[in-house]
Amino acid sequence: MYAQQVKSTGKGVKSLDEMDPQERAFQERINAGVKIEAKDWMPEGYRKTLIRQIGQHAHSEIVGQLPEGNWITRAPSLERKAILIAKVQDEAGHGLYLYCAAETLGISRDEMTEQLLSGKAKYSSIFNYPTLTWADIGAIGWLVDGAAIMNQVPLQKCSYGPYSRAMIRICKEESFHQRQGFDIMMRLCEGTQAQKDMAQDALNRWWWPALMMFGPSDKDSVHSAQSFAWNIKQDSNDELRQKFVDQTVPQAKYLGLTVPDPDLKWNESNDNYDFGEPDWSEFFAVISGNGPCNKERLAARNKAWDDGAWFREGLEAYAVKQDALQDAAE
Ligand code: BYC
Repeated sequence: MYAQQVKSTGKGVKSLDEMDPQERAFQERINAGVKIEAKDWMPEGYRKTLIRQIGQHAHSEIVGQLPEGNWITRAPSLERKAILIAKVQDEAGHGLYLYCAAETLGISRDEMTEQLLSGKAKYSSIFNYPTLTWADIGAIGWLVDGAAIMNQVPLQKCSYGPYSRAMIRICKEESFHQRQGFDIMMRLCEGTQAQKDMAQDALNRWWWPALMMFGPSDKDSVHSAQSFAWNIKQDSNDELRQKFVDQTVPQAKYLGLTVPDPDLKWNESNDNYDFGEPDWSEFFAVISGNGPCNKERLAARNKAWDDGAWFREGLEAYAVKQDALQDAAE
C-alpha cells in the first residue's frame, strides 16, 4: 500500500482501495515511476498542487531578481557586474521555463501574474529580506542558491514531466550561481577586517531565513503527505534542511565564519549537526505578507507590470496587423 511509504503524517491521503479505477490507475503509474505528461488524465488535486507549487516557484525566480538587481549598479568591479547581470538574467529565464511548465496544466501566464501582483500567490519567503551590503550578494549565491539546489535536485525526478525537465536545466544554472556566491564570500574573507566583518554580518542575517526556505517543520507541513504520495516531493522539509546544514557548516568553517546558532553542534551518534529551531513566528509573518520587504517587492512588480503596458499593447497591435496581412495574402 503506497500510503505506508508516505514519509509525512499520511493524513488525508487516500489508499489505493479507496480510489476509483481511473485514479487508481494514475496512482499506479506514479508508483511505477512513470512520468505524467500534460495531456494525461490527472486528478484535480494533482493539477492544483502542481499549479500552486510551480507558480510559487516561478514567482520566486521573478521576485528573486529584485534583491540582487539592487546591486548591479554597485558591484565592486566590471567583472562582478557582468557576472551578477548574467545571474539575474538566468533567474528571469528560470521564471519563464516554470511559467511555461505551469501553463501546460491549464492556467495562463496572465492569470499567474495576476495572482502574484494581487498578493494572492506566494513566493519564497527569502526574497522579503533586504540586501544591505555587497556581502549579501555573496550570501545569497552561497546560501540561497545553495538551499535552492538542495530542494530542486530531487524535483528533477518528480512525477510531472514538464516540471522535472525544467528543473534539470535550472539546477545546472543554480550550481554556477552558488559557486559565484561562495567566491564572493571567499574574496571578502581573505580581505581586510572590515571585509570579513561584512561577510560575517551577511551570514548572521541570511542564515535563519535560508533555513526557512525549506518550509515549515514537517509537523506543520500541510501538503507534504499528499505530495509524497504523488511523487512531487521526495524528501521532507526537515530532511532537506538537515542536509543543507550538514553541507553548509563546513563551508562556513572553511571561510572562517561563525554560523549564528548557539545550539549548533556535531552529533557523533548520527553523523549530523544538531541545530536550533528557526523562529517560526517570523516565517509565518513573512509568508503572510508581513516581512521586512513584502510590500516593497510587490510594489516593484506591480510598477514593472504597469510600466510594461505600452510594450504589451504594441506586441498585440503588431500581432493583429500581421494576422490582417496574412489574411489579405490568402
Ligand atoms: N516561502 O505544506 P508546506 C530560487 C508555504 S527560488 C513561502 O510544507 P509544500 C532562487 C507553502 O507554499 C526558490 N511560502 O508546502 C531564485 C504552503 O502555503 P500554501 C523557490 C512557503 O509546497 C532567485 C505553506 O507554506 N523554490 O531558487 O509541500 C535567486 C505550507 O507549507 C515556504 C521553490 O519554490 C517558503 N519558504 O512545501 C536565487 C521550490 N515554505 O500554498 C534563488 C518548489 C512553505 O498552502 N517548492 N511555504 O498557501 C517546494 O519545493 C515546496 O513548495 C516547498 C514547500 C518545500 C517550498
